[in-house]
Amino acid sequence: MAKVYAAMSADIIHNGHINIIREGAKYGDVMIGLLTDEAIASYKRLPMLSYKEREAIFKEIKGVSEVVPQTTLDYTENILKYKPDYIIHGDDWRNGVQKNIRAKIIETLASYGGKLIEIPYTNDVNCTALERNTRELLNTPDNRRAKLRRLLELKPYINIMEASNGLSGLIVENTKYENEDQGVSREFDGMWVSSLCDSSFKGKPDIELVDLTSRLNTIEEILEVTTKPIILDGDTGGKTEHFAYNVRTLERLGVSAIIIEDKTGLKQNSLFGTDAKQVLDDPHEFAKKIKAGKVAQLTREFLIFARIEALIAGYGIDEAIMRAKIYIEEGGADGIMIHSKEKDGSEIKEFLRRFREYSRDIPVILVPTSYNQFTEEELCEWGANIIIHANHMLRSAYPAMLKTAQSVLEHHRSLEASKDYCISIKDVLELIPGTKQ
Ligand code: SPV
Ligand code: MG
Repeated sequence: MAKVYAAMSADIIHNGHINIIREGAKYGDVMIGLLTDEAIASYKRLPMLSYKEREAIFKEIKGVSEVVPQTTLDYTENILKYKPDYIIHGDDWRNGVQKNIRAKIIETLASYGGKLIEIPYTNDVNCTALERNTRELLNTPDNRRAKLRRLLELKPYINIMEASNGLSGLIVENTKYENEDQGVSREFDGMWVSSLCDSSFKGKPDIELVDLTSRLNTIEEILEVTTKPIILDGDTGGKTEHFAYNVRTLERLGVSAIIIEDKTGLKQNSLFGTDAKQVLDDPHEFAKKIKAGKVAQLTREFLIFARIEALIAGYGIDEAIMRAKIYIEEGGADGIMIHSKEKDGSEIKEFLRRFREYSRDIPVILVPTSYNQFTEEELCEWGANIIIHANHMLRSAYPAMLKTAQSVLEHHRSLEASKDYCISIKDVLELIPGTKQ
């Protein structure tokens, strides 16, 4: 029998997939190259079902003779390994981000006389809507909370964007960047609920004035309309006894992680650096707070990160490394965040070099607000695992709103502002699914 190869990721199997299998079976034995979780996470959100679960389903489908893992979006390795006589695919990939992958497949097949079969794409299923609905149904707190740990296992680094309300949450949830020529498709992995932005949107200073009840309202608002993992900026974590209690509240909601910082007294935003009074907590006391959270947590997946403010407060790298070790060894922190407001990134790079001599795999988070000339890939090479773009939704929304307000005052009407700075009412009405019932 001839060998027919079809690559699929398929969280949800619909008649488009069955059609490919049925058509493929006319040519020979159908082998499914099932994309691994890692391969899927490299270009879009996590699959809802794990590789093992998807494999079990595919193995039971009539017409499938074998299921093998495909570990990258690129088919080359599997083509050369299995030398299929045919590869079968829907004809929808001739344009768009997969066109380069297709071209490479044709070339590789030609090297040994294999053939590409393309069948008309099945248009009768709205895969995007089907996937979105299912994702929402499976979005339980347990499922959601676990996503950050899953991502840490699957990706070289995770990119996180600030979200401070339902609308910016939706932007982080749904925004895609696609580049057809480079064959690139990218999404954010999750959301950061920043104390600076949550406070600023409420018109309040970032000094732990916005209390947890209010922060939880923001989180709930975002949780309700999104499915990606949330990392909470927990400020100093408050009193140790309160922190232990609050960890369980966050777990129950489905938040994936909290970061607390080793400052005490009235918290000042880190980006003031030494222009504000930044008082560091005693490291052993802070480790006790982390420990209390770790002991209190009920689920395996919840993560507690210790944020080191030694560089912000001007104490240098030795102090920062010393603190990192205490928070991990005494506090049991799942990872650390190292913050800096230096523009050249050199102290962060040096910290990571030294920290990576101490531990190769404990996750490190960076917030490159002041050293944003470095790409995520460069920061990952330095040793970072999570990169947080901490305040850019707020910072881009504010000037747009300000310009609009000034324009209406200047012109005594909204015509100019509407034209220059606003999306149309039609677009607003279509922004949120379900606005028209
Ligand atoms: C925040 O976003 O609130 C942070 C990061 O804590 S920073 O503003 O840089 O301190
Ligand atoms: Mg903060």
